[in-house]
Amino acid sequence: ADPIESTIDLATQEMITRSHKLGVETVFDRALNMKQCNIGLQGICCKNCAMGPCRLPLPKGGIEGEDTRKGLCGATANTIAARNFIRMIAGGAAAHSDHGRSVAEVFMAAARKESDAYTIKDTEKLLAVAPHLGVAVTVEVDGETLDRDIDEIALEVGEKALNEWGKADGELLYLKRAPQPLYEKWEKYGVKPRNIDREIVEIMHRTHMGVDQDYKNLIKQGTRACLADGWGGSMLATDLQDILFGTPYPLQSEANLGVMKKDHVNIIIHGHEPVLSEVIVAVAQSQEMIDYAKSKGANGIQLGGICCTANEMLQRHGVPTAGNYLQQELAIITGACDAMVVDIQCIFQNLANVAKCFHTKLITTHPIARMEQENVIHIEFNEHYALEDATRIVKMAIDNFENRDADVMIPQHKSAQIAGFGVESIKYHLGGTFRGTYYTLNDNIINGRIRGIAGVVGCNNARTKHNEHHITIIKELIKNDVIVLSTGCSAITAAMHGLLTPEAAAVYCGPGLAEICETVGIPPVLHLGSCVDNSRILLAATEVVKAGGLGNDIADLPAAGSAPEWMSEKAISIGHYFVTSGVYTVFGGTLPTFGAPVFQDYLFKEMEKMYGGMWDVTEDPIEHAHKMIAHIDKKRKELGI
Ligand code: BF8
Repeated sequence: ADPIESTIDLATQEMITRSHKLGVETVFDRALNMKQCNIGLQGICCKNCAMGPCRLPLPKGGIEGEDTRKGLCGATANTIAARNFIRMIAGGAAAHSDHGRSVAEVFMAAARKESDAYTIKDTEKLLAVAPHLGVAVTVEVDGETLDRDIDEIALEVGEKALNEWGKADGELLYLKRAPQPLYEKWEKYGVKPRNIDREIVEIMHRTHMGVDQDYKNLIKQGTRACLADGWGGSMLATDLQDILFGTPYPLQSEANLGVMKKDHVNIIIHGHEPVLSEVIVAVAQSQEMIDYAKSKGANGIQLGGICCTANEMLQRHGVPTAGNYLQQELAIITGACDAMVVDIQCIFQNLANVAKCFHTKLITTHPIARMEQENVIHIEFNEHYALEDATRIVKMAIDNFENRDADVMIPQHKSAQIAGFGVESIKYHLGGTFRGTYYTLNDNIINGRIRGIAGVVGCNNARTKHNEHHITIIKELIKNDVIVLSTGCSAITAAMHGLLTPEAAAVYCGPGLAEICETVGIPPVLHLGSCVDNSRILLAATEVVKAGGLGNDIADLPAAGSAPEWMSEKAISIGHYFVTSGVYTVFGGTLPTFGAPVFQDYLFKEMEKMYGGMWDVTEDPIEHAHKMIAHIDKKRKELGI
């Protein structure tokens, strides 16, 4: 792979060059050597039974007249693409929601006081969340209203939350947090999720051979499942994590591989569930471990995060971000990674092959995510013995420091970042002093200083030049006075390229947005956390609606969503819950719908008539940003502002 062709990031370029010198293969090489299957890419390969795979390529020159393509059973391109699409939603919703379930289980252990590592930390958030789960925070005694015992509330919140995954009847409790008109749309179209697990299971049933054969009915189930993710599993993950570990508030940190230190024990934590990383952070920062590291010849312990674990540790503790998705192998190639600790999701199996070439201990920690390679160490993390497990992991990293080769090369590139935003802190920064709402933000949208709001989120993809589309799109948006809310690897990318600093406003923003950022002292791109924290964007949008003056539903807002370099099934679930919550959402690269034009049209056009939001896709990042801006302008016009 040509380093300069593969990425716009200097640290990544240096590490790709080093990987070639050392003869270590990375994803950047594999992306060149392995071609994609065009039929799969277009969403029209059905492999749900053994009469297939049935491949239905688009005729060269497109379809003229009736589309007669069909699989052995007669399944049309629309049916096949819709089945594949909602199976991706099932995968994504399952990943987010199962993460949420794990957090809920740890939450229960904390509420029952069974764990020495976890406690209920943020009682203010607990009290704010409880009513949404139908848990009372006060009690009437002899005609007097008294505060309920916090431990009692926590227990009930944990029980009610866990119930959301498998309750026998009713609907998801958090749906009512949405603006009323949106809730009514979900009711009208019959897509209110019943419980989280059921909607995912039903996708697997409906897409089994010979079940649902109507693309509209299939996508309806996709909608149910993705709403169970965004307004269910993900939102519960975010809420319970905040209660357990603290709600993020703005803080300062750094991003990129340059955060690693040659003279420190470097522990890179990669994955998603903060249940693991929280305890490792606590242990690694303890004096005992720092002294132990010093006794082994290091000057201290440097933690760094990759992927969404990076975001979780950053948002709550300011732990610097070592890199995004495509940099995971590169962190090891520095030769300075003494341990890479992984849990779930977005973890390359090739990490084990890379780790073999260095002294790095690669440690898997989750029972559902193990690796077959022999050099991988498995230390199963258990909430009841979390402190012991974390201590063992940190010690192993420290003990490994002396095994380093002399040849260490840490790229000297990193950027300052202000992160740690959330629904609560945006209210603090952009709210009205008296009204305690998003009034100031709305005011500035109405007066035009801020043209609109964009959510730019999601992955990197080795089929796209690393970071290029994220940065081009975000810069184009802020240049046009659109404030950006970001999560996931997109937020990491923005941080690496210096966009998460208040100073970026003067350099990159249009005059209106620059003025706001300067006055309030915020970056033009607000880091809202990990991918489950896209639920924060849903709730921030709801707060904007509540603050008034911009319509009465999310679909009325001058707002748009974007995933410039998406790759995961989680991204499809997120995209679809944004769309069906009323957000016009543009994806970069391709969508697995190209091969089924009628189904694609349904997503791109018909969805808007139902939910106010719709899908779109483009390969050109400037066009991508301007599609979003055009939608924002359309909404401004409809609002008469
Ligand atoms: O959940 S943005 S590459 S790390 S999938 Fe994965 Fe994509 Fe990164 Fe977080 Ni989200």
